[in-house]
Amino acid sequence: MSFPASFTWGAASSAYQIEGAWNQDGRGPSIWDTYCHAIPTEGGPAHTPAKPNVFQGHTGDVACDHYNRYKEDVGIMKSIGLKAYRFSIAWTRVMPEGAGSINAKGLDFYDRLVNELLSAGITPYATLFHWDYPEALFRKGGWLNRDSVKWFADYTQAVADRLGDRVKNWMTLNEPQVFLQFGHADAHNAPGLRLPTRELLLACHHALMSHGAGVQVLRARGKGPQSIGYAPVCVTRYPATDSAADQQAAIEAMGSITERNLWNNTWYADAIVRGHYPEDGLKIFGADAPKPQPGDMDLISQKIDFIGVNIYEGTPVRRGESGKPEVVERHHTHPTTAFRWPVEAKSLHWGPRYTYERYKLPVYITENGMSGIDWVSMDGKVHDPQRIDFTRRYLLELRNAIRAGSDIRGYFHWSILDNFEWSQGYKERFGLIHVDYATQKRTPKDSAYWYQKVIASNGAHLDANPLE
Ligand code: IFM
Repeated sequence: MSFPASFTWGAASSAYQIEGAWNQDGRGPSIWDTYCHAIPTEGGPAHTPAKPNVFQGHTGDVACDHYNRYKEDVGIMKSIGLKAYRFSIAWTRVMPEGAGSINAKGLDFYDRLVNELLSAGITPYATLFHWDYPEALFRKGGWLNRDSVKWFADYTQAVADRLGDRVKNWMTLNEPQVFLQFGHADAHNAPGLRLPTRELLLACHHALMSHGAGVQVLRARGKGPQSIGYAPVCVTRYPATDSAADQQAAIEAMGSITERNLWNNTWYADAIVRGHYPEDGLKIFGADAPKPQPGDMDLISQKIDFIGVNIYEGTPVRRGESGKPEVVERHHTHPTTAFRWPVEAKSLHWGPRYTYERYKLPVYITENGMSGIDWVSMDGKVHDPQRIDFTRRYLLELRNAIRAGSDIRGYFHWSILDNFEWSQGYKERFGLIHVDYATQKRTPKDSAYWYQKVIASNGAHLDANPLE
């Protein structure tokens, strides 16, 4: 058995990372505009150079200028044979102040994009929130404000009313672990906060309620059946050996909360799918855990149709002598990507498999890929054999998860284009398509041509050695 006949082969992006046009056609500012534009101040000891929030002060102001070049980009997607494209909608294009008046020109853009995709035979998968929270709403408390649930519902309604006749596949939130933990607790991402645990968990509670409210609105306003999910990080642990004990240890590790932070799976997924926060999390967070009001958990646990998993790497674990799962240290020469993330193909077997087996919902790989040191060679091409090898290894492991019985519906490579990698700016290149940021010239990398063959053969090409 290989990939199911209806398997969805796609690639992904997000609004702030590719669109640019940050103040075009009435778009309002998001927290990422503010974060990138912040003037560096000298904070440390004397003579410490001022440090911008983002690598070398990069911003998403122009990014890949996809807002103005979307036709060219969809044309390239078509030439690769993509079946589906996952993109996100910029909340502040639709509602510049985050709430209240709707900016028709902003919605027009997504309308044009969706039509372009459909006429290219590419199915749109839209994400409502990929981190670019409206600055105006942040100033009203952002996710800490219980009104954020209504703000999100109203924004969703504006989007659903405009696109819900043609977009049938939706994700509410992208990687809540990252925008909450990194953005609101570790100050690595916008808005750069260091909230105490109690407030962090409250922000998370409101984000989860917003997810639920978004699901309700999409069901009510979309035309015809909608397939709705969300796209969290899948914090992946995989068994260090094939032993049943290590397999069980990996499953346990993925399904438990052992630290007082939001870097886990179950705080989100148990609430969404099972309707309650997990016991071990409640215990560890103690008095800091949110106190749901009547109806909150029902709202959070609206029925969804799939779970997305964003997986780049994983950690090997074994059953320790204490009986608990124990991390197995990697050798210091273990292969890494340009970003120095470990290459861990087994994560694409165990992450989706664990998710399916625990929640019994169809799974999509909503992101997977790697950053590489890619440039245009003297022959005018971009040779990225490591991305091909990486993706092939990971997809072969994904196939093993399918063979083990997991209901996995699709794979979205991150990313379609090189783009703005948040606090790393343009330093990391994740694209199947190389972008020369000085000229905006697009060059499909070797991996794009290879992926084209994988798609055309529904995965059979994975069995061919790409170096032969
Ligand atoms: O670029 C990001 C994306 O926005 C969210 N998931 C991880 C990617 C690579 O870091």
